[in-house]
Amino acid sequence: MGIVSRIPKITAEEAAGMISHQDQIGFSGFTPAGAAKAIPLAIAAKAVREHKEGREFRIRVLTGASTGPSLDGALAKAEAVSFRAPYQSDPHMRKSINEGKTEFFDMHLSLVPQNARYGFLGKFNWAIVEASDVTEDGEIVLSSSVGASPSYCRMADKILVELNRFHPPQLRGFHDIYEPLDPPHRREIPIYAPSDRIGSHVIKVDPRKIAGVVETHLPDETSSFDEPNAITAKIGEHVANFLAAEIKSGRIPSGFLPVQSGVGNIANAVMGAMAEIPDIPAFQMYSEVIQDSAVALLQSGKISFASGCSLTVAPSVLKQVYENLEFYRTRIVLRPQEITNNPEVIRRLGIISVNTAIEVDIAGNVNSTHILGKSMMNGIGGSGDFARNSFLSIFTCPSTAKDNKISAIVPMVSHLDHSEHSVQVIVTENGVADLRGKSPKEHARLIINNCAHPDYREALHHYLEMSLKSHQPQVLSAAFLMHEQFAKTGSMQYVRWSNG
Ligand code: 0RQ
Repeated sequence: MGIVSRIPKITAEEAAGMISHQDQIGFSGFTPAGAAKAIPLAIAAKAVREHKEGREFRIRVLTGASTGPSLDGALAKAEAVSFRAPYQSDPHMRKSINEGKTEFFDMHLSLVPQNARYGFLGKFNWAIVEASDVTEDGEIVLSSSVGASPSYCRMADKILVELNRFHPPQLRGFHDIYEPLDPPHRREIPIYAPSDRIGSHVIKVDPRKIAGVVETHLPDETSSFDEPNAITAKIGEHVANFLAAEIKSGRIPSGFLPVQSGVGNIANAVMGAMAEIPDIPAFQMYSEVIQDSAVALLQSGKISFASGCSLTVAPSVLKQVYENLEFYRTRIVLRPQEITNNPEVIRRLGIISVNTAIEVDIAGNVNSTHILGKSMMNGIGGSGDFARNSFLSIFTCPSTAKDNKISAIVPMVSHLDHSEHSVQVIVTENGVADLRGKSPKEHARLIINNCAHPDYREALHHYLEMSLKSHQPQVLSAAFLMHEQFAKTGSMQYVRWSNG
């Protein structure tokens, strides 16, 4: 560690004191892993004070992806965020967005760093990044995620560093920091295997840009996962069996292909099921988020290497990684989101992607972001980066939500994130719909028969019958009847189409 007087050591309150109303800040954090914590908390406290004194104080917040309660939660509670991008999952931030208090721009995560560099996101006054080390000549060693921090540090007028002693400085070497040149000078990204390293261990900045370093000792604010329940376990089992059958058929090479898996309980259950099945050999991950399940599988040898953008694990698991750094150093690499989620690399490596849907329609279109077409859940995240470019694009979801009152399989999605052209396989607890090489009507039959909940199959078949005369089986006047009925009665069950 080498802070010298050239880079001032300051308190979080002093750092917050430098932030002005309407500043745009690029924060570190891709999930709560590696998110700045002490400075955003202090900014939130400053916002509360400013508001009490009748002054306006709201900032524009960009991050890698979601963050934790000290960033999104505290700032949203303090009504301190006028604009948010590109992804969030905090209940207070979600509420602020859905109540119209915060403008939210939902983005493919791979695009965030380059759009920042292209100037599409406006001027960055500040980058506020968590680090495990920082040197007097401006080398910043990041902590448990990379996110968009390299480009935020490049673009921001000034940088504030949270030097978090929870993360050991020996993390130097875990990160592979690489920013592609921008067009017209861009060349290929030379990653040919998940373990390839192409960049630097550190973000290198002009030390004069660092306005201060705030020392902290704070664990990541990650939440733990639920144990797989009957539904998530069944979904995991279906995905694992489907992939094993694909290997057997020869469509997936016998050595398997790198896997991307989304975040959350279903993703955790899918990874668990893939570990259990002997027909799937040890594999590599080329994903954005490395979750607890992946760390356990690295330990058991079922996963031989994991490339990701964040190590999103419980603090106890992170401690375990840090206590065995030399074991993990050769098995984990953390990269910027524009590289983990890069379409060129995803297509080249032949990634098998598994993401979660909120709702799926009978054509195979997927809504990953909006509840009943209107309320923002989290954002598209990296799901689009992977779904559109992967070797095999799988979407999973429980067939119903809210005690069976909502069918996740609907005639037409109430918001579109991934079109039928990017969706190849749908999996619910009821089964698998393999949509490859099939027509819209075949999609509809497979999705209704194999994936929809039995309580909704008859109604969905009825809808399909009304529309069989057209190439795309849709009846525009009835496409949202299930959603409308839910809004009126609180349940999609027993929907009756006009001729039924
Ligand atoms: O509501 O929170 O009130 O209980 O939506 O649903 O089943 O708990 O699923 O936590 O895995 O999240 C798609 C949101 C799934 C997530 C989504 C309700 C349901 C529950 C959450 P409650 P579950 P999960 C990698 C890739 C997009 C980004 C992405 C996501 C809540 O996976 O954000 O994939 N994906 N990124 O009850 C009404 C429906 C519903 C519904 C579910 N049809 N109608 N409510 N719910 N289906 C990560 C990154 O990019 C960083």
